Amino acid sequence: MWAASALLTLMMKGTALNTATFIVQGMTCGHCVSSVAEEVSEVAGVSDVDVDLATGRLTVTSDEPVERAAIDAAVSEAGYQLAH
Ligand SMILES: [Cu+2]
Repeated sequence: MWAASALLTLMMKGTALNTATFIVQGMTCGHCVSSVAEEVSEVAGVSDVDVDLATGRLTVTSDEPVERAAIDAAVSEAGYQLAH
């Protein structure tokens, strides 16, 4: 019983990472992927970024939940757009 509550406490302390996925439009090659990954990784709180060229899926891992607007701005900065 104590093990379960200890785990819950650990999770509630915020040590668990947040993951959010988005779809990026307009990427056509590895350079596009690098540009998006670089810009998004500079967003405050983001600890890991994964971009899949084939599907356009952008997976963002962060310590704190990150605003969609911040990701949107970073993707735009790279020259692409988030799908709605
Ligand atoms: Cu490209």
